[in-house]
Amino acid sequence: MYRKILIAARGEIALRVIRACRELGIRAVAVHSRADSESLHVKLADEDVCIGDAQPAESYLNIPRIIAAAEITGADAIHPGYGFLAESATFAEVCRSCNIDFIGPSSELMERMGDKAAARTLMKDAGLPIIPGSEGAVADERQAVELAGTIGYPVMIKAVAGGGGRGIRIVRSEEELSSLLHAAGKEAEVSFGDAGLYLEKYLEHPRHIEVQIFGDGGGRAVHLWERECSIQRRHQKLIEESPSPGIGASIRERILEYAVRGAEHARYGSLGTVEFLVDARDDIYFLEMNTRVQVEHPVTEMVTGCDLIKEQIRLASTGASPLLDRTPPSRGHAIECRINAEDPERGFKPSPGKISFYHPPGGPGVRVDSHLYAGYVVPPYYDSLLAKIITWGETREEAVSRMIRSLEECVIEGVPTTIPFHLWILRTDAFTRGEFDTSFIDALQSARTQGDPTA
Ligand code: MV4
Repeated sequence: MYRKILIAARGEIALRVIRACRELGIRAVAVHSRADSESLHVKLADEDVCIGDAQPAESYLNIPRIIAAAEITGADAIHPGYGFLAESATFAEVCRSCNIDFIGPSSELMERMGDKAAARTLMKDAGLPIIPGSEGAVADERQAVELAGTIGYPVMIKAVAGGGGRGIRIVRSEEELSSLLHAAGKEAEVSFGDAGLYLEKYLEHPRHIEVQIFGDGGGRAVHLWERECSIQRRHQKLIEESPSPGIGASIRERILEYAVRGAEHARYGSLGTVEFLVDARDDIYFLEMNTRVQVEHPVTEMVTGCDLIKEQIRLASTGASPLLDRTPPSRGHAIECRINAEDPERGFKPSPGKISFYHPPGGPGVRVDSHLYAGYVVPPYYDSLLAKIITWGETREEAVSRMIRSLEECVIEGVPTTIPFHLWILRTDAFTRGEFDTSFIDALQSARTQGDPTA
């Protein structure tokens, strides 16, 4: 087993990885920017190294400084958490060239899945249903016009190097196509350094369901059930749950089977996620594969009773994990709410500042993953996630009522948070019934601004 792991992350996920290291008897090294000296991940680690200024490019995205910190401290491996370098094939490759294990899949696989058009092709070859669209990137405008005509409008333009909804455009008619292609290409070039674009048929009101997978890198993989992730705002997930309330047993079985088939075909070797869209006719389509640990992984931990991060580290270190033998049963229902330092009354404006008082919820079936403490100052340079509250219940109803109880119990003073917004969502009829898709938040917000008392 590894003796020492460097954690190239901050915030709650850095704490999450430190906790796994502790239980495995592995020493944990924290890295931090000058803005994060007082952060909890620094206080809880066995060792810590300051790697630069607050701007991510100077610290958490700075590959030479992170490698230097690993070499100075003698770390065997680096865990990237999520965000920052977690999906950088370049970083994984640099780790390998420096004889440091990158805890995640191979850099080749990350590169393949980072090209969203190549991932579509690979999953199509594995036999997964993909959304009708381009094979690879579109070559030029003429080809895009022809292809969009064949697919039928509306179509969606996506960046080959994108993912997670960044830089996407909906095109409703041929007249709009040219200008939207140019805008999307420019945006992709600026954001990702790659102007490559691909096209897909636009699905109007899909549900977003993802499957947690775990593979040995040799062509064997297991699923760890699905997560329903349709409750999003501007492509930021707000609430995730498992099992998905929107699908029956036969659709669930098919999604899970597709995910395993895709992971096995790709010879996936770590924890990962296969994302799907499910349309109103219950047709299933592969969307993308994520090669990192996801923010919402605790939902899966709550229904399976597994420690996914420990098993991910065990697999990377020893080449084996008991979790690969068979899928553990899923029991009960789990829900996660992401609490952000954002002001729902001011368009979700990020609201960093000093936490003057903090009282997390507790009691049966409640888990809180958070790096907060009273007196902590939330810096303005990074994402605004403050805490994840995850509740478990024997039934969805019990998990939801525990979540409402937990959100009411939670006190975070000093900065505005998204807690009131979560309570509002959880009390809607549609959420209670489990009848919602990816349009839910937009529809709810426009209903509220129009004064619909039932919204
Ligand atoms: C789509 C789509 C409809 N049709 N692709 C946005 C996030 C990114 N992962 C993919 N996204 C979408 N891709 C096709 N062909 C609708 C979305 C989408 C969405 C997806 C998941 C969750 C919320 C969403 C909100 C708006 C649009």
